[in-house]
Amino acid sequence: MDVLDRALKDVNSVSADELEKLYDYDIFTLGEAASSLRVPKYGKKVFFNTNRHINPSNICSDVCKFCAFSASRKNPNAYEMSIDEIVYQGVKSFNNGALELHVVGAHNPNHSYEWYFDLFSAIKKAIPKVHLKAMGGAEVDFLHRKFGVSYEKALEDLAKAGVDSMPGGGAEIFDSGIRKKICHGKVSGENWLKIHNIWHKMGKMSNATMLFGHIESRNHRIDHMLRLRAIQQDEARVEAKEGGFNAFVPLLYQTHNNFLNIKASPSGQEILKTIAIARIILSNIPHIKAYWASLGLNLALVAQEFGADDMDGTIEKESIQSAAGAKSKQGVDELEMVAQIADAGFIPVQRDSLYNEVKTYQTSKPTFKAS
Ligand code: V47
Repeated sequence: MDVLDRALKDVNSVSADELEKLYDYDIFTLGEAASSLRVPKYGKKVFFNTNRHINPSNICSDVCKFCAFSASRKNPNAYEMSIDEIVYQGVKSFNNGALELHVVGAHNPNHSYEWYFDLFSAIKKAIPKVHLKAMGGAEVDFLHRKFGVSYEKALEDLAKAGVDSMPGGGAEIFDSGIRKKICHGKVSGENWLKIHNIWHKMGKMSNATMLFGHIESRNHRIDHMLRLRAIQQDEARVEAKEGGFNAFVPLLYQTHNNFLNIKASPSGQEILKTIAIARIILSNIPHIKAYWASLGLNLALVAQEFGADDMDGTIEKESIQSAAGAKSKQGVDELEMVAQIADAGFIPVQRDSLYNEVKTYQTSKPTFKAS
């Protein structure tokens, strides 16, 4: 049996070196293989949510070389939003249909420990029904380093303040050699995994990202995926939303305004292969998100033929990818998202943050019209 067949049958029986050889297949073969896992679960459905990203501050005590959002070096426009302002923006978006607030900020040394919990409690008090997806593993590690609280205590406090799930940011590439070069001083790969694992054991869901297309090699990506696979909770818990990773989010590195000084992005083929391979290796993570803000809407839609089943959401105001050159600054309108998904031949399904279906759009014909 060849590597692809063996990986499809039982990923655990294939070594990391052999899994890297999946890249040697042509994209059509990989796309077909990834679809053989995607289609039985979701058919032609493509998921998206109505959400709002809020980044409370860009003042950061860490110095990740890939980051153009942080005001610590290249970006001269430092800002800090007040709790009132964040709640105001959240309520406005909720009233306009956002079901989720994705709240992720820089590691701002000016905030107290209590500030975070005051913020999340205030959001939940104002809009109890909103799903609060906030504070990735790197931010929890920052709280631990700055205030000396254990991961367990910080996570319990976050849950008490109303955080429903954790986003997948800060994972970057787990390999310590690569981390040293791109985000020295930030959470280690091992501790990122530990934090998410504790959260999962508390019965909570999170996502996991992978920043790719910079100085890492294919084998670092495979290693990253295998480490996620290894800590995923058992299927029954994940299916019941009682702890585990909901979605894997491969983030394409954006090249502008940062200190990595990498000019070239990976080819479309390399990106699609990475997504298809993720679908195969991470067969125990239910969703693969082709994050349109990082891939662009067009490639994110093509990725749906290569194992992805989700686009992320309407976002409203994107600040991290766009600071580094992506065209996603203003989010995307819900109707345009629906039209684009339908035009690509898929069934648009609005989901909530835990992937419960909210609304299925029955559009039998393409609705997109070029003007
Ligand atoms: O961790 C920073 C990345 C992430 C760049 O969980 C960059 O559903 C590309 O985590 N090029 C934050 N990426 C965003 C994030 C996220 C986004 C959408 C959905 C979810 C989810 C999570 O942004 C950081 C970092 O890896 N990032 N700089 C850059 N130049």
